[in-house]
Amino acid sequence: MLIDNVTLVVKAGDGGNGAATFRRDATTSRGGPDGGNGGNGGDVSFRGSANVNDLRRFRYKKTIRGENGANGTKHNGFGKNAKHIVIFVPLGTRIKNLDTGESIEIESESKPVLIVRGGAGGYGNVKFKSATNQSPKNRELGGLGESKNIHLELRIIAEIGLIGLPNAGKSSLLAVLTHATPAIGAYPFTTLEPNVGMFGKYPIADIPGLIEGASRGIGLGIKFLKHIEKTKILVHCIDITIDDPLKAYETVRKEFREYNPLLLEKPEIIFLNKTDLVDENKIKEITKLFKPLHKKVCTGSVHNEKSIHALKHLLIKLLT
Ligand SMILES: Nc1nc2c(ncn2[C@@H]2O[C@H](COP(=O)(O)OP(=O)(O)O)[C@@H](O)[C@H]2O)c(=O)[nH]1
Ligand SMILES: [Mg+2]
Repeated sequence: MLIDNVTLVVKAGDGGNGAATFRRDATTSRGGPDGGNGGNGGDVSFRGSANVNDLRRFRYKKTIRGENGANGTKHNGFGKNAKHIVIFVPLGTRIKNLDTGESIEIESESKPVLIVRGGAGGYGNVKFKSATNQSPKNRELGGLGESKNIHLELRIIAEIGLIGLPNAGKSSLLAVLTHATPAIGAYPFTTLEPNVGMFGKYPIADIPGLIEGASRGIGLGIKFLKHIEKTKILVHCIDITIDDPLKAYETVRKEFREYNPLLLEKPEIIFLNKTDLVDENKIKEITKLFKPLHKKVCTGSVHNEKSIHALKHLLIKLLT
């Protein structure tokens, strides 16, 4: 299951409390103040990583909590500052502060983005000693760490999206292009959530079959179109054995047009699949039907290594 958006509470660590203690040893029954300061609470930052592809680590973990600073102790002991926490998220993660509506995007691996700041440690009573008050009992409590309600959303779920009507062969294609083992079957909705595999260093997603009316929220709905929005290049997979492959293509494109016409402009390869089931003439005839579209058209079969190799080659050319 692809987790591409989550809501979280992020809470930085609280500062440690200052101590209110007095020196006491064999010679002094009531010495001066010796309470140390509390340590600072830990910040929580997010940082992009190309090794993280989705938000699954947050699926059950809905609160991220920074470490608290340690309390100050006697003998002027300073509480330890807490370690800061850095959480790795996929590049292209949009972080929205649900309280203010502000959002930022994680675009690079190099710079962590501070989400919540830890509370400052409180002063111990040593700090409050003065000419007029030699034995202050007051000390400061640690400051509270910041807390924010945030929403994380992946803007890009994969570089490449495999799209097409149910049964076109998308899941089979994902399997031969990657080492993923998606569910394959002659059922329209074998795949309900996008399956993401790796094509070299590029994530590639098998996006569940579009059905007519998806743009109007019919059937399995608009979610698929949302996923397609989050890919850069499309491989439009079409079963060459069906009655009207061109109509199958148009059916999907019509949903794009109605949902978000920008989808129509994504770079696309049309892959006419299952050529192993038809003869040479049929392949020629169908390919001809797609000519007027002036698109990159590839024919082949998941059972034909040579054709898959050609498709891979075309993809690499588009990606680099
Ligand atoms: N003969 C043949 N069958 C294929 C090919 N590609 C997929 N299939 C079969 O077509 C059916 C649907 O494939 P699947 O990958 O689940 O399609 P999806 O719904 O688009 O994900 C399965 O029974 C596959 O085994 C192909 O190139 N040749
Ligand atoms: Mg499938």
